[in-house]
Amino acid sequence: MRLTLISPPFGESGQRSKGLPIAPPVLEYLAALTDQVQPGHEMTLVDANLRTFDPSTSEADLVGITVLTPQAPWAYRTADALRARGIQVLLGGIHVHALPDEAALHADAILVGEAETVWDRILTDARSHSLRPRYDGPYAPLEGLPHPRTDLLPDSYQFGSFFTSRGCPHSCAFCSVHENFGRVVRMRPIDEVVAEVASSRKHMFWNIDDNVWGVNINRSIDLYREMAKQVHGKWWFGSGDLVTLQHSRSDELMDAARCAGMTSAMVGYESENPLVLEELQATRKQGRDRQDAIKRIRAAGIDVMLFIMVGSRADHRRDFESILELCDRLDVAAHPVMTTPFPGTGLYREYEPFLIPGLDWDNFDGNRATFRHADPEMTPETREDMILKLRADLFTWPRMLRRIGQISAKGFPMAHVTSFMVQYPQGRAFKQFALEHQRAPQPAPARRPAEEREMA
Ligand code: B12
Repeated sequence: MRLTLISPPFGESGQRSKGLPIAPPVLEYLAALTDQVQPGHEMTLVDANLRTFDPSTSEADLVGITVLTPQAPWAYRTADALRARGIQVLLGGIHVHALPDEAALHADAILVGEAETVWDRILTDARSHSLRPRYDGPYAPLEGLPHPRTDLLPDSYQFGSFFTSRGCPHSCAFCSVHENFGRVVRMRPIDEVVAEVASSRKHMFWNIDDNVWGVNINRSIDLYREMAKQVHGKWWFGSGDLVTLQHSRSDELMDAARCAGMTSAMVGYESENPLVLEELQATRKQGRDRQDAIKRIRAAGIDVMLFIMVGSRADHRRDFESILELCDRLDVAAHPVMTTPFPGTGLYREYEPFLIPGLDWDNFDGNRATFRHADPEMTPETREDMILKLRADLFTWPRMLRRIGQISAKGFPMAHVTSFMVQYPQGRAFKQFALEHQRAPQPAPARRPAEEREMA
């Protein structure tokens, strides 16, 4: 069977993310899973950020599309066009899990949940053109997973990816992970992770776990020590919480992580404002002294990037401004995103009454204001302008270089190199988005008429 697996572009045009340095992990993983459960299919992987996918020329028997919320409009349009030509379409991924009935309108079949336990069945049904409308994939055991196929997409991505676990013990209101994968975190066997990273032809990786060290610190130390023994000349970055850095074994953890090749930690700092942290239910993962935790990561020779949410209904102008001051004080970079209520999350349920009517899902991309604010001064335009300004101020050359200079020599040179490799494309992508945003017709057509109707 001819199988095409697609990751849609981010943003309707897809141009914006052309420079993404990482292949969509799910494509390489699903290709490997296909080989594992039913070898012999002819596979094509499409990262639609990288190349245009034209549904009118596809010759696939089955097209599988993975869908994050901002990708849904493109995915649905493409699925409709493929189905009009008689090509079977399967939709899967987080957005499908959150809104299965919506996705089902555009697919021959949807997969709600994980692929591992139902992929064999789906492929068999697709081969005989007898797909069921819906497949439910329960949480899969994580033993014996295949290694991603890195030979099917172009070789232009700087980073490979690997995961060692699924799920997250925290339950932040804005996050889809605990809703989608559960709060009981499943772990892959250490020897399997180590073998995968060691045998990969990639040298730099994103560890895409939701919490690389905060689930079980003892297991993380064991994993890192094993990696340090068996994996050489490979480096990686990943997300971790700050509360774990306040554990009695945290210095051991940091040293083990660095020796295992960790160069940079993305930490969910979320906000300087305690009220916002509370609203987002992100207080517990911070611990008592999170700024000290950040300094200790840096002192261990691992760079830090703060993940920040701005523009929630509890946020004010000051909360945007305080982020730049914080980053200058600590000499760390930050990745600010607009607080976005993704369907299926607690935040969505809370913010639903305030959503701006008429917005399609591509607006839910972490750049745009998608709901009305309690403070009339915090209009959607004001919030969008403020995030653009914050991002521009954060990624100036002097600031990027100063941050790199502040990483402890223990991490030299790879923590310094990775810091540049993460900061530079991020600053460039933000700049490019700001340019497009300025060029876009103002006011955005989808929002204003609806707002005006509302206010009338
Ligand atoms: C890697 C990653 C990225 C990468 C690559 C994503 C990609 N598809 O190319 C990048 C950096 C590009 C990215 C970007 C964003 N991401 Co992201 N990302 C992740 C991360 C960390 C891992 C996803 C992953 O690859 N997992 C590994 C693969 C193997 O697993 P999987 O995708 O879950 O797939 C499994 C099943 O879901 C299923 N499946 C999924 N799709 C399909 C399709 C088919 C056909 C089949 C059969 C099965 C199937 O099978 C797989 C095996 O079981 C997740 C966190 C997470 N834990 O999921 C967030 C996550 C997916 N991202 C998220 C978000 C919000 C974003 C952004 C919007 C960030 C933002 N600014 O706010 C942007 C989008 C940018 C934009 N401009 O629009 C949210 C999704 C929320 C939502 N409702 O869509 C997540 C869940 C994070 C979170 N904490 O909530 N992201």
